[in-house]
Amino acid sequence: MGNGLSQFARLPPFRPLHVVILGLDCAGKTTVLYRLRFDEFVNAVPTKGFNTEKIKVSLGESRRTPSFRFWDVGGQEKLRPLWRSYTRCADGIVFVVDSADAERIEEAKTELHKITRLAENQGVPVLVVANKQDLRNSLSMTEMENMLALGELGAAASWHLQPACAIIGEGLPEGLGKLHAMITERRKMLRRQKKNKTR
Ligand code: G3D
Ligand code: MG
Repeated sequence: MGNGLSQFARLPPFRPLHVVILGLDCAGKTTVLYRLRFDEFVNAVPTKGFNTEKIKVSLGESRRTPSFRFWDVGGQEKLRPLWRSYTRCADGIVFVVDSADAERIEEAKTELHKITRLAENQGVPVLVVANKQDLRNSLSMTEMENMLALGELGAAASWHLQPACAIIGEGLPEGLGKLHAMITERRKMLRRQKKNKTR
């Protein structure tokens, strides 16, 4: 299962989860990050490199507040080749899509599939954030699922599609709760695989 096993074996249990926020430029990645960090809307300037924050996140209805280290990486075309270096040790990927930008959904799909198909990202859980659901022309979840071809992400990768509005934070705790559950599940599976190997 890709890089997961050896990497997992070295992890101290208190290490914050390493989560990379990706997506096309203007999808709302930095808005997601600062909503989570400051619990308020911060009008971000286009990201030239990356932003990073360590944040304790309240997970929806759960009382747990696990620590995440988020990496928000610039989404402009010329910056996308850098994504790979950020996902190398990722526990999870948050892929933000502008639900109201039907013209660029195909481009978003291509980038999503490109990054998740990399050998080292096999099996890394993906939270797809269908952002900007407050806009009247936003696509439905069924349309997003089909247009992003989420069913083709592969049997190894667990994913969840979360409707959201990053400017008010709607959907983010629920989505991160799902991502956290998928990461925990994968860790258990890797632990089982390691045990079986050493038997
Ligand atoms: P990026 O980091 O993915 O490039 P940003 O995207 O976070 O910089 O956001 C790009 C624009 O989308 C910003 O508007 C931001 O306010 C807006 N945006 C982010 N999330 C939402 C949302 O949920 N709903 C709506 N309606 N807009 C959102 P500007 O005007 O600054 O370009
Ligand atoms: Mg940005």
